[in-house]
Amino acid sequence: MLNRYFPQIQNPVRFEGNESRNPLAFRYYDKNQKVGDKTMAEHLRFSVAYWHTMRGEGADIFGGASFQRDWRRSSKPLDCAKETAEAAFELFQKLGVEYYCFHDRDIAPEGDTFSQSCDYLKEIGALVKSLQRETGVKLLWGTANLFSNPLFAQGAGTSPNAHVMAWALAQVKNAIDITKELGGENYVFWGGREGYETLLNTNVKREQEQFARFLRMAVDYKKEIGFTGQFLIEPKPCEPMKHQYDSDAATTLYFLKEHGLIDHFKLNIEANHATLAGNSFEHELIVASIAGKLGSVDANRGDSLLGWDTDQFPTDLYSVTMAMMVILNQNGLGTGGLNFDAKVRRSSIDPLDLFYGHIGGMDTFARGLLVAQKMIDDKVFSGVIDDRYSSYGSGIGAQIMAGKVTMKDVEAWVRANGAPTMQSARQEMLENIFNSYIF
Ligand code: XLS
Ligand code: CA
Ligand code: CA
Repeated sequence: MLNRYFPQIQNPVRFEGNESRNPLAFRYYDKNQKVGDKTMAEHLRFSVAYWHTMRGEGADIFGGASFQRDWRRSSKPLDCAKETAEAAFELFQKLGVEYYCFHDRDIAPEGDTFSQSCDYLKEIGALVKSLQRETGVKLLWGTANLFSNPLFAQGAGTSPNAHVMAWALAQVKNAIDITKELGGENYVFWGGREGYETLLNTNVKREQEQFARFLRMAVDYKKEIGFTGQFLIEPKPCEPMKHQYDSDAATTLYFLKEHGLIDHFKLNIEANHATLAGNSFEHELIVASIAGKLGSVDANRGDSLLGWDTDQFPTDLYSVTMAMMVILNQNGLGTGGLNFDAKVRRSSIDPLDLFYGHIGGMDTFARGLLVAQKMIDDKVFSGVIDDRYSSYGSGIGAQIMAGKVTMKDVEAWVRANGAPTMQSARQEMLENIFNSYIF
């Protein structure tokens, strides 16, 4: 086992049960425990985000790096990338997660030229591949960083400059190549700077057409090289741009339909992006799920008092349990997983904090899974929901929904049948029941 960067973690983090007070043990996540017909590991498919966990420095707009990170000491970018990869796989293994995710520029540095960047990616890609083999950790998804390079300041696929769009396409080609080479199960498109600030300089229709073209070329390339991973789009309403084209699940689904791309993509729903869009996490999940398009999840949370993408580790059992209900009701995430797109706070400077963050997130989802499965098994809400719509099962309700009556017929029926008898929706009672399963 790799054991250089996190010597305080002697063993893989163990499951010790609910009574344990060991902060470096799981109290709920027992990866082989069966829940319904799958193990916890099969349900949850946890993944670590390379960018926050391995590359994050704790910087914010008021100050630079604060974290202590032995693997980021070398001044030579390639050596630094290699040490980071070794530290990453040590962390994955010790945490007992089976997946990780990266942007091309997370694992390998940007070179002086486009070609040099591609060479670096290949070189570090080979190292990462051997580490995957050594540890058994797999790639949930890869993606391209189309937002850090100043070239992308005005967008990548939606840039007004065709040379920049070409650059972005070439970069995505290489990112798909490395994802395929590493056996990635999905590939993500997050519209980093695909959006706009002002109509005074922007042709929105044109930019959306460019974005559709950009995605279409990726779809064609996927087919050409026989990459079988799932393509995912990750909605986000703002930050970095004021208006992002993929602002939430419904907007993204409409965009994909409008441009004939719907069959080639699913959605990667991030909790903090949902709340930034003014939606709840579970709302975004259900919108994606009922369209058959919930492909994967970026598991994190925001802060209700801060209006930006704080990417905190998920610890809110209420919200996580709701999320797990949606996921279980669609029978899992398929090739997707729960990727902790989350970072420790600027003041959490010790590498050990990375373990506390992930352990908390994993335990919260494990507990959420148990509670959600129990509520589903007990049919706590499904009966209530079925009952709530039962008036559509027969009579006028069934006739309306089957298209068997006209507005005139309905008017005659209403005149003959008087006013409806109303029933309580029982929200408070149901919330109490929900709480009784959580506590
Ligand atoms: C940023 C996004 C990003 C995507 C991958 O807000 O969450 O990290 O998940 O590009
Ligand atoms: Ca994300
Ligand atoms: Ca985010």
